This record gives sequence, structure tokens and C-alpha cells, in this order.
Amino acid sequence: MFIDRVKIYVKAGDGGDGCVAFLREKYRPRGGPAGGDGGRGGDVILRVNPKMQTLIDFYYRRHYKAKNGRPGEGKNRAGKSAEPLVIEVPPGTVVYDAETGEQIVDLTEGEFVIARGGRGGRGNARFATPTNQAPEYAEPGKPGEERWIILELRLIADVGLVGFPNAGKSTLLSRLTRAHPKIADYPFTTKFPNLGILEYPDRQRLVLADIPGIIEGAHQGRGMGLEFLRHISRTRLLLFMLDILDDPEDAFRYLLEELRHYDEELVKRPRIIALNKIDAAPPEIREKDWQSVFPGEEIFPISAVTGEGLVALTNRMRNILLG
Ligand SMILES: Nc1nc2c(ncn2[C@@H]2O[C@H](COP(=O)(O)OP(=O)(O)OP(=O)(O)O)[C@@H](O)[C@H]2O)c(=O)[nH]1
Ligand SMILES: [Mg+2]
Repeated sequence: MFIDRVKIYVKAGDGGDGCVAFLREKYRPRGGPAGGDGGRGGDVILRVNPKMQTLIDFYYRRHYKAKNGRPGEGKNRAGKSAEPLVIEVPPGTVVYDAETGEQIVDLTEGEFVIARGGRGGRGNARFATPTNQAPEYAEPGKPGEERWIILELRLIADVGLVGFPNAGKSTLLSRLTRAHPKIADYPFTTKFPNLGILEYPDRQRLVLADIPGIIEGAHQGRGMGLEFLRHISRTRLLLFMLDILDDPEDAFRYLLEELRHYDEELVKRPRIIALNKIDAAPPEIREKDWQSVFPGEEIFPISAVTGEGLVALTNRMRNILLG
């Protein structure tokens, strides 16, 4: 199961109450006020863990509460503050306020305090004044922040593979990287995104994202829909995988159309076209003047199965992305 959007509840700890107490000493039955402050409630922190790739953990647990601060004590002892509650998330987690829908933070690394613990209440010792030297009251702790949030995963990759089902996207990913996506000769084999790392001989790297196939009408919910396009929403280069044997010109047009429906900006992003399956193409198709079919586009005839044309393709990707 691949989970890429969840709603969870977070609650920071309440501050501990301030204490009302008085010093009791020999010969001084009623000494000065000595109630300590309450401790701070624990924050709730979201922290990126680069090893995580999905939000699956949140499917099973949706409530997260940090501990409360301890109340203050007599003899001016402050209550203990609570430790923060750390929630680990995968890199590329975008956090929204569930009520307003507003984006709170986009977590690619590091951490973020999503709910602040309440301040501890002040003890009565703090309220002594010249006119009231023995205050009988202390402050209650402040409540910790609580909120419902939405976590949404947007995988972080350099290159996004887009294409019709069966074009060979997963085959290419498995050929170029160590990823082992499922490959089969039926559409919609890929049900969720896969990442793979392409490493060049000089050890420079690019992260590739393989996503489910897109079909005409995907924006109306056909096939797998377009939701998973968010996983290529921040790639810097789109690689259109077209089956050279299956009307690539039409496929390309439909793909652009669907992308435009999802996000106009995707259509303006740098892109290259791979015409796949040349190993199975008869000479008249192989040798067709494809450049005139795709004016203004960069095209690379390849075979994801035999590896033909892949050096030129990967060198170009590197050129565009790594300079
Ligand atoms: N002859 C030939 N077949 C290929 C090539 N690349 C992929 N295929 C075949 O095409 C079929 C689909 O390949 P996949 O890699 O699963 O295609 P996909 O684009 O990931 O498909 P979806 O996940 O359904 O979107 C499989 O039977 C592959 O073996 C190629 O270069 N040449
Ligand atoms: Mg696939």
C-alpha cells in the first residue's frame, strides 16, 4: 500500500500549573510564598527522515499528543518541562492546515514545530508585591496548541517519467537504476510512484521518478487519474516515454493536454522525448524522420530493453540538470 495523503491530529502538551505554597520554617510558621512555576508542555515536532518514502505509518495512527509539563512544587521548585514529541516524515512532505487548507510548511529536510507546548503557569512566589506579600493564587498552565493537519507527500526527484500505460517507463527505471518496479505487458502495472537513482561513472546522481500511466481523459478520473502527478510536480525535467509503435504523436499530444489540465506549469517545464521500443520497430518506422513529427522537441530513439540509445539519453539528462 502506498499512502501519500493523510489527515492527523496533533496536540502539544499543556503547561503545568503554578503552585501555591508557603515556606514553613521553625519559628516562622507562615513564611514567604514559595510556589514554583509549572513546566512547559512538550512541543510536537515534524522531523524529516530521509529513509522514509511513504506516509504509511500515519494510516495506522492518527493521533499524536505530547506530554504535559509538570506542576510547580513548594520550596520554589519548578515543575519539569515535557520532552517534545517527534514525528518522523519522509522528505517532500507538504503540511497543510486541515481546516483552512492553507500550506503550513514544505519539509524537504530538517524539522518544524507544528504545535507549541503551553507555557507553565507561574507559582505564587511570582505574585508577591509589597502590598500582598502572601498571594494565595498561582497561574494555571497554558494549554498546548492542537490542530488537525494534512500531510501530503510529493516525492523529490530530478526527472519525472510520464507516458501512456505500457510505454516502458518502469522498464527504463529498472534498466537505469537499481529500483525493481513491477513490469508487465498490461496497462496500469504501476499503481504508485517508484524512485530510482541513476548513477553516472563519475558518481554524479540523478533521482528518477516512475509514475502510473496517464491516459486521455485522466483529468476526468479515467485510468489512474492525475492525482499522482503531484509526485512529478517538482521534478526539474520531464521525460516523455512514448511507444514508437503506438502512434507516439497522438500520445504526446494527449499527454500534454492532460498535464495542462493538472498544472499549466508542467507544460512549460524542460522536457525531452524518448521514443521507446525501437528494437521491435520495422525499418520504415525506425528510420522515419521523427524530428519533423515533433518539431522543436528533443527526441531520443531508445530501447529500454536492449539499452540502445540510453547513453545519449542519459548524457543529455545530465547535461540539462547537472550542467
Ligand atoms: N520490445 C520492447 N518492449 C518493451 C520495451 N520497454 C518496455 N517494453 C515492454 O512493454 C511492456 C510494458 O512495460 P512497462 O515498463 O511495464 O510499462 P509502463 O510504462 O511502466 O506501464 P504502466 O506501469 O502500466 O504505466 C512490458 O511488456 C515491457 O517488457 C522496449 O524497449 N522494447
Ligand atoms: Mg509502470
